[in-house]
Amino acid sequence: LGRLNEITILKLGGSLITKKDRRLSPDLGNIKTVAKEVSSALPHISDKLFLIHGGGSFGHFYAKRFGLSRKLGQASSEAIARTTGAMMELHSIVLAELLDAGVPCETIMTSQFLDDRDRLTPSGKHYLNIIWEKGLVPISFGNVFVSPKGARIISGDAIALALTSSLHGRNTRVVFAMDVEGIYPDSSMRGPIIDILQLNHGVKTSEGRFDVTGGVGAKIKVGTELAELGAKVFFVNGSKVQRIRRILSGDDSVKATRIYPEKRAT
Ligand code: IP8
Repeated sequence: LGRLNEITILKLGGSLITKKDRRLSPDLGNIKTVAKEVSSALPHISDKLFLIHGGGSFGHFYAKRFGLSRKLGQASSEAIARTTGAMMELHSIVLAELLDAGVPCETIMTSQFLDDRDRLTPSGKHYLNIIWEKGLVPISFGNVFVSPKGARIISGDAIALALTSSLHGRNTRVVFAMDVEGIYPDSSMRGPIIDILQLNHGVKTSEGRFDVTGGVGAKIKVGTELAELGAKVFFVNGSKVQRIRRILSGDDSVKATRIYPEKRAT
């Protein structure tokens, strides 16, 4: 019965589902692979599943062009509309592939379930439960958050954090699907990946141990925050067949970088 409360969050990174160096270009091959993986895992998932995707060369292209960032700032109506529009475009491509693969997704926009401090709203929680009860798989994506004071980017990672902290962190598995094997110990991105990133020894001593600039640092940070909330966190290559499927099905032995919460009874 306890497992009924369990939640698995799968974030499809922008680098996995888009060609990052070519503006507005999806990586259809990877999207199709992921869709098949999720579909084949579905019968084995007893958890509630929540899908998220990032912006890659869609959202980030316009965010960069118009200077939108994670910090609330002034933004023109064009900036907001174009960035959201690009995300909707990418989303419809991802959604179509998931639906074709047999994953009954229901889109939920960030504005439908998060408040201005990136927390799950009561109505959002209620709506999510209805989606799950109906046997649907909620899917959301990084987007623009618009408020009277301006606009900011809300990343897919922030959505994962909001869900984990508002729902049952202890029973959450968060899977980051990327286009690389996992997290590497240094910026050469060669050799073996880190297998288990120790919660207390990772980020705090990271200056010496890890390359914490840019993407890798941000990933370690969000992964650590999630594990501190009680979630089991995985960073896995989503372009390789079987990996997402196995992790979603509860197999923890897949090649991936993991961050485990402390004192989790397994
Ligand atoms: O790729 C950002 O989501 P992320 C979405 O998860 C936008 O950081 C609008 C750039």
